[in-house]
Amino acid sequence: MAKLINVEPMKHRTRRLLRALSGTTIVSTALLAGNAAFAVPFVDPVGDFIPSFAGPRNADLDVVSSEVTLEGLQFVFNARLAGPVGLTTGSLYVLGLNRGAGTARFPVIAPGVLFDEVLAVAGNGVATVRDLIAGTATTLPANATTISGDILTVSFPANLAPSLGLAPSSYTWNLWPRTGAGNDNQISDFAPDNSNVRVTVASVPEPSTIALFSLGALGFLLMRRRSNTRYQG
Ligand SMILES: [Ca+2]
Ligand SMILES: [Ca+2]
Repeated sequence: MAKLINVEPMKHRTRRLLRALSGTTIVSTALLAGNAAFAVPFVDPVGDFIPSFAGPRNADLDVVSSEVTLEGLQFVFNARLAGPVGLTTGSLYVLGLNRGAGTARFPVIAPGVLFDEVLAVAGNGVATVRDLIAGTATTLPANATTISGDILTVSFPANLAPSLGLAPSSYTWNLWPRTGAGNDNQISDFAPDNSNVRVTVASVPEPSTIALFSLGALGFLLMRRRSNTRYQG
């Protein structure tokens, strides 16, 4: 008889535990998701050549999307253009980085674009990192660049972009194609048009998060086992 009396409270308790575990799972999943790399590139309009651009409105000079990801000890820069990379003679794809000392170097056409370093990639893939504060230039090895049709990818070591106040995970960037160096009217597009985008940080789930999830699951299993033992007794 006593067993029958205890059945309903035990069911309620089990339901509560299931609800609690479900909550733990949701929280853990959210934490795991928060630590995962979400590759959400910045999307730029097609055909939005800036008014001051004096060159040909070629598709490879029009940014469609772009992203900069901090992957461990390196930055990975990805861009999609509206046409094959390097189609235009003299094309350059310039990624501006703000490491904390960024200033407006295009005060007329894009005062909201701040940078203190650039990665300049020629249409043939040759990539150079220029630290505008230190006054250094580093040409990356050929295998740092991959060009595949409309897509340009360049990886470079994070130590080529030392902090000037911001944590590397908080650096911001802007991308602008141009038809040569020397004059602002050679710039065809900004992505985004008058501001910067923060880098994406790629990382694996932190051990503490995995431990939290494991402890929650283990706790539930132990409590269920204890409850079963009581019920059988
Ligand atoms: Ca564009
Ligand atoms: Ca744009």
